Amino acid sequence: MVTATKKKMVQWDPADVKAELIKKYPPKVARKRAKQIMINEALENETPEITANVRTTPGIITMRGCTYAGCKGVIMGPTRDIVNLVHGPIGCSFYAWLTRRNQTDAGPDGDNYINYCFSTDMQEQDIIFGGEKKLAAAVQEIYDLMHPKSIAIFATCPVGLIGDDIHTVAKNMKDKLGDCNVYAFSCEGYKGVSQSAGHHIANNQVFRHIVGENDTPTEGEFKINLLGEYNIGGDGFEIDRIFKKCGITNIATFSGNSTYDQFATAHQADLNAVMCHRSINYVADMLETKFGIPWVKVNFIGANATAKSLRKIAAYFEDQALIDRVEAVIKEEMPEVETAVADVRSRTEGKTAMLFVGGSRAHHYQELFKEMGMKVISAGYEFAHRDDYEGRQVLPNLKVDADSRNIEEIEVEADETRFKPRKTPVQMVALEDAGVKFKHYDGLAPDMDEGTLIIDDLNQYEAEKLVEIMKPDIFCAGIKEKFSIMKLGVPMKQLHSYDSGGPYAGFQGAINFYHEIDRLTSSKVWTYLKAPWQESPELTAAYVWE
Ligand code: CFM
Repeated sequence: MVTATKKKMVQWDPADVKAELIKKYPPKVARKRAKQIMINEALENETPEITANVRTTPGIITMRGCTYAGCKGVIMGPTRDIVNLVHGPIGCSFYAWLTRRNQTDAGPDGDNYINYCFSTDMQEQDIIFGGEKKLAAAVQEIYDLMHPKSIAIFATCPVGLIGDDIHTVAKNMKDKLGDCNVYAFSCEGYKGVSQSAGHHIANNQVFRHIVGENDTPTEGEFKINLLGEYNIGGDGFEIDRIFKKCGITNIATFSGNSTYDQFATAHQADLNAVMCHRSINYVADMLETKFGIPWVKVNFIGANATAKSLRKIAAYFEDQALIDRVEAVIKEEMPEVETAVADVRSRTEGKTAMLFVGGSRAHHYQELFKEMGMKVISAGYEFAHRDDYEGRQVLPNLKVDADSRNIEEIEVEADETRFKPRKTPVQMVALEDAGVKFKHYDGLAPDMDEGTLIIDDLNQYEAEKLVEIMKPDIFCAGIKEKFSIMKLGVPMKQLHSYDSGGPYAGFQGAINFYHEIDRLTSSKVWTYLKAPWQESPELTAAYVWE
């Protein structure tokens, strides 16, 4: 019987844990999963190789989402004044309707369509006879009702299967309406192995149809775009607060609380700060090739990471007044953070965490846990690629397979009139030497301890096994995992939606996170629960209870 006393775990060997995770699989599946479960070690000048961005074996209950989720839900969903019209059965819209906590602020213009759910609501007869006319009628209806600047059309699985030409419908409607930019995304759910394919499809079309469409000069100095920040739980609001205080102008966020005009003027920025590398690195590269804007990796999750990212942006602009202002802001913000850390650390120090989230948070959130003195013993992504684990230096060696070949790579060239290098080659080299690395991301593995387990595309079965064996103090993932983990008697924090919490970015966000994790890991409620494995002598043998 587990009582309210402290528990102690028998130490595990990562190789044993790995063997246990794949023991029950048929040999072929076990071989495949073994390549996606990596024991982290420090090799000389490199990280061990992991298999990622491959199809999930049928029958395995993956944590992944679909390509449509990555395109409509993730990249385009957070925009506030573009009407997102889903061409498909109503279920596809319902499940993408306000289920991701990307927040918006209507701003002075008041345009905000985020609360609406737009769908062509395809029926059986549309599937049989085609849905193009219904789609054109829906675009017209939206225009008549709302007069938005722009309408984005998203394909769901049946649309690809029956072959509706959504791009021609979009073009015809754009020409007909005149003052409304209409474009479409071939982001059928089955298009790729995960939502990652949807990110790429969204990046391509945003770049092709919106970026650079508005040359009206933007105001402000030290202009940047913040790429890969989706304002979940208000993260983007906190980051914008800090930028404002520092005097940094954020032209466009891709795409938290963003507007059509932000995307359309994004080519006027002088630096791209990339937060979520996985979802938006394509836009960063294309903005550089076409307009000459360099990009740097940033991370605003974690107070120290926030300070470091601000310093990197200031260093790039090489302006002493900005550098001084950034230092003053950090100095002003940090005491409150330090007080909060000092308070929670007495309870969180030495506790363990597992993080299995999307394509960047399983890395970014390690900063916050480190600040709390907690250890991340296992982490992984649902759909990241090898470069997100091992660093971008592996990019030339990535295998192109049948699935990745399915996703369009668009050819981008320097814009004849608007390409302008922001720095001279000499300046770029000097900045690199001073630590401002361009087009650079080291990935998750180098930041994790030796002997930790890095697992790609973790599934329901393995998640439960991992928790049973390693018994973390907290498990972080999404809604699909939440209740099965809690039933094992382990606190669970959603790092996609933040449950009902947030923001967790920036300085104020870090304080919120410390308190939340302290609350969850210090709560006594779990000691009153009896987890199912505690009934089983075989599983109980893995633990020693004091
Ligand atoms: Fe980037 Fe995201 Fe993520 Fe992502 Fe996502 Fe998300 Fe995520 Mo959920 S864009 S990869 S597709 S940081 S919705 S805001 S939390 S899986 S780790």
